[in-house]
Amino acid sequence: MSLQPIRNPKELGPIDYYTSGHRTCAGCGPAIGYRLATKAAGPKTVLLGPTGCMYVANGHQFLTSPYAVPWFHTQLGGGGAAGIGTAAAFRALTSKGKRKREEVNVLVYGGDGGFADIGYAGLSMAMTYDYQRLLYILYDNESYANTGIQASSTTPWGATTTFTPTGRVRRIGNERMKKNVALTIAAHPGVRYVATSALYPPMDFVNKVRKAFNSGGPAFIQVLTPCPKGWFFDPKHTVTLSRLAVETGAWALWEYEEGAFSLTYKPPKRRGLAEYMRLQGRFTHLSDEDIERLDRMIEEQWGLWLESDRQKRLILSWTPPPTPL
Ligand SMILES: Cc1ncc(C[n+]2csc(CCOP(=O)(O)OP(=O)(O)O)c2C)c(N)n1
Ligand code: SF4
Repeated sequence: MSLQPIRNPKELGPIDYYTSGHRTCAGCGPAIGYRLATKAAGPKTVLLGPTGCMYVANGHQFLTSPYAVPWFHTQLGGGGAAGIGTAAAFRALTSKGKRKREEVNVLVYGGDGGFADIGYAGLSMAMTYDYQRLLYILYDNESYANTGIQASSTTPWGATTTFTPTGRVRRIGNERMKKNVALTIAAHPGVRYVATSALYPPMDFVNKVRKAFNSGGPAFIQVLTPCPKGWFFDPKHTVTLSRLAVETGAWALWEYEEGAFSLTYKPPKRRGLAEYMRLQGRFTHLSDEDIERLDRMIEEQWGLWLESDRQKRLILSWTPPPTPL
């Protein structure tokens, strides 16, 4: 049964499949993302989770669990293989007649540590198989939050983390540019559906999850999910920050369907990056000039995003990291 697009949130119904019983921080972006993704996927879903906040804060306490559908934990680097194994098991049991023929969604929800770094090889391998209704979602909180906010390869330039502290020797904090994992996954020939998303607008994420399951092949979504603990902001701003990431152009929303690229949101007038960055404590050491230079880089990148959207194919650029002033 295909998952129909949702136009009105009420169509999703009142039931949550990721619900109370977890211990994530107030305002946790990845937890809000989990709730949306599982609501979009519906009851015929099996969840898998590599180690990270979405395992530790959700899964191991006695007699409580937020999962209202089957869920199991995988080792931090094992999400890719575990997803394939689960989809393979459903296929084998069905073809042997041991399970009735019905569509079951396999949703692997892993962090950037789990999918951008240590588990990337397994994720990449999964994109070369033809299992259907298998979706990998990278919840990108731009750090290894669970073990104390270390830098990952998706941590943005300039952010303070415990591995990239700002100080007299290194004024900037993280000096690497953020890796665009979704773009690299789009380079896999067999992939049917790749998208980026955010917690705002929520229906964009919900419908991309449904589209991904319908796509008939391996699928991947990278969703930006602010983390109040690691980004240092008041928990009430989680959705505001998701919105600002999108409206400042810092985070582009796009999808890649069987080779065709399109933006799913174009800011009518891009907001200044300072609005997004000044709400977060991890960037307080950056000067106005640092932020203005990043803003100019985003402006240039947007030229390419818009051209890619116009031509329906990806046009890539190489962006050198800004040298600290
Ligand atoms: C092989 C291995 N190395 C290190 C760890 C310790 N560890 C557990 S969770 C975690 C952080 C995972 O980060 P991410 O995937 O970004 O998820 P988040 O914590 O941000 O939710 C680390 C390093 C581990 N479990 N296994
Ligand atoms: S540290 Fe961040 S990702 Fe982890 S539970 Fe708290 S808010 Fe969520």
